[in-house]
Amino acid sequence: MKTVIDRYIREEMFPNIWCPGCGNGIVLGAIIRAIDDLKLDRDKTVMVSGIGCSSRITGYVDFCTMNTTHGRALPFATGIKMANSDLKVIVVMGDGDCLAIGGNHFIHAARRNINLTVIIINNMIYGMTGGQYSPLTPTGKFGTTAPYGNIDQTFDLVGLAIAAGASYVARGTVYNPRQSTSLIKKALDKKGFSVVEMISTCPVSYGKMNKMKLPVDMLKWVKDITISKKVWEGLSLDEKRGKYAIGEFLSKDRPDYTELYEEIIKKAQEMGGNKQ
Ligand SMILES: Cc1ncc(C[n+]2csc(CCOP(=O)(O)OP(=O)(O)O)c2C)c(N)n1
Ligand code: SF4
Ligand SMILES: [Mg+2]
Repeated sequence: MKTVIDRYIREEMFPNIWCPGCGNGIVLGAIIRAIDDLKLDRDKTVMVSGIGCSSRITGYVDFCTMNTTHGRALPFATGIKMANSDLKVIVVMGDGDCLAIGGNHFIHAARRNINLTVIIINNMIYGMTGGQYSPLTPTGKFGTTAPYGNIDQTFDLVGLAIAAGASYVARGTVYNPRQSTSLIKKALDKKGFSVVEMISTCPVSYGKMNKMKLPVDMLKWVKDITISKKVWEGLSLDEKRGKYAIGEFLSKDRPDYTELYEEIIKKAQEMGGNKQ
């Protein structure tokens, strides 16, 4: 019997490239379940990704897909949405993809509030290239480029997305796939720039550098470092250190860029090209 997942994948692309125990498959499952629950029209659903292990996701799903260049998934997705605002455009990026090379695109897409859903698979490392630290690698943790511990302060992706102007912001984890499906559903349903950070596991590039060689060790770690938003709010600063709140952080209504753009085109047509 075919499962929900089977109905949406490109079987001919399997086996996938992901290492055993990688969290990417769990995120893929959560996205597909959310799309299936919402009964999105597959021919009007577009998935765009950059480059990285996480970005391989677009190769495995049977939607209209685009695997673009490292850090640039959002400009491609913006172009697609501006050309045809009827399409449901979903962007999947890695933490390095989204916040290192692609950081500028991310804050400006949020500022404009373009009607896209962005899912960032945060495994806290450059997985594909062998474990260099990223802007989301926790301070003090190890990477191949931080053999004595990372001294950088990390971005709070949730805080950044809210400050930059997103309409919907949530954080889930691969340890909580059901909750994550529900957060992704809400993000897909929201008009404007919606963001779901998915804390994920990379036992190979992150785990091996940080004393978590087994996939299950990494999953337990994700469980230990994450706390529901409700409990989080009652914690002291000391108790919050090194931990991540999960749940929904923002859902607000604000004009979406594609609508504003359509209005401006109409205005220009009505004025016959004569500016005020
Ligand atoms: C312009 C450019 N710079 C660098 C690279 C090399 N590169 C490929 S994937 C990657 C990082 C991937 O990390 P992340 O985005 O976190 O995705 P993950 O593999 O962890 O899912 C880098 C630096 C590239 N492909 N293109
Ligand atoms: S290197 Fe890490 S992120 Fe990439 S496929 Fe392997 S476990 Fe997953
Ligand atoms: Mg990564």
